[in-house]
Amino acid sequence: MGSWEEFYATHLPPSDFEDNRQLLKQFCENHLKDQSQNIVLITSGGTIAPLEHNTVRFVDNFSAGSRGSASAEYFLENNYAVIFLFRTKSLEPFTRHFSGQQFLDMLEINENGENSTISVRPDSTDVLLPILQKYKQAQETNRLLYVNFTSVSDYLWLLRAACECLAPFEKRALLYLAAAVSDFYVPEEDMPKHKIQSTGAPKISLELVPKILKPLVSSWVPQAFVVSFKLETDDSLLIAKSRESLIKYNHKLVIANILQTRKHRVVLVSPNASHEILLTKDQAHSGLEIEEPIVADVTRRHEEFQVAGEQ
Ligand code: 9Z3
Repeated sequence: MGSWEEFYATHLPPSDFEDNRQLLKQFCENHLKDQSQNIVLITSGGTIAPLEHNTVRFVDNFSAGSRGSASAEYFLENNYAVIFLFRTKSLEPFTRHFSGQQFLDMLEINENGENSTISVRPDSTDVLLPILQKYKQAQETNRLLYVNFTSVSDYLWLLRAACECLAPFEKRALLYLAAAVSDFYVPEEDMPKHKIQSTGAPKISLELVPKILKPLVSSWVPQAFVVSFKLETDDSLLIAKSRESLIKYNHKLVIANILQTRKHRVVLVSPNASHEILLTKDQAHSGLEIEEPIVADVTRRHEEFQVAGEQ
């Protein structure tokens, strides 16, 4: 595995990087002045590892962005300013509630020739109204910034840029790294320029993506409250792997989950304890999302961390 320094030295930033960096800078500067304003960077969705420079094919993963997009709404409810760093076309806060044709089904046409109008069906207003109100409130108070990525390289460039803007918040910054970032990729120098031809079975060799949590925790945002996520498919590895990660990177919390049960069970692993959040069937049926108690727990820990620092 190459070092993270080598990664940035050999991979160009995405073409819209400067624009996004300015947006991040502006958003953070606006909120930095208010000493009581906490801020969270949420990463969400999966990254792709392209196989060609002119990318036709790529390696992807399962992540839909449910965790990140739902959590963003709960952080806003907890009065955080939210940077939502997400995979293009993955789920986004607020719009996540209406997938596919569901949104169109909520509307009706009031036919009047050229003066026809559209309105929300009366039976859909109850659903749409509270979501729209929360969305508008986030927009009006300028507390939600969307920045998107596609490849693992885009993600790493944007993550570092976001950290540079978050560092001045010191303990008020929370990083909630829920994106499913590729562990393996084809380095740019090993990638063919054009589409791989199907004249023979290609031999594709993947390298390890550098572990970015290391510089992030120790140098980029050394005072922030950093929360990472650990995904496994084998339950017997989950807690040991999470502890290993805490020891290696020295951050505050790992939220551990298993692929198949991630929507109703997580374990919050800290250096000296672990705490399970488990939704009952009734809670899940009544519409409670696990991100609500996760965010409540994480914000409480972040609060305690800030207060402890003042003593
Ligand atoms: C997670 O574990 C997230 O909870 C999920 C959410 C990706 C499972 P969805 O987007 O899923 O709601 O469909 N994220 C982190 C996964 C990860 O790759 N973590 C790395 C690891 O486990 C460390 S940062 O090694």
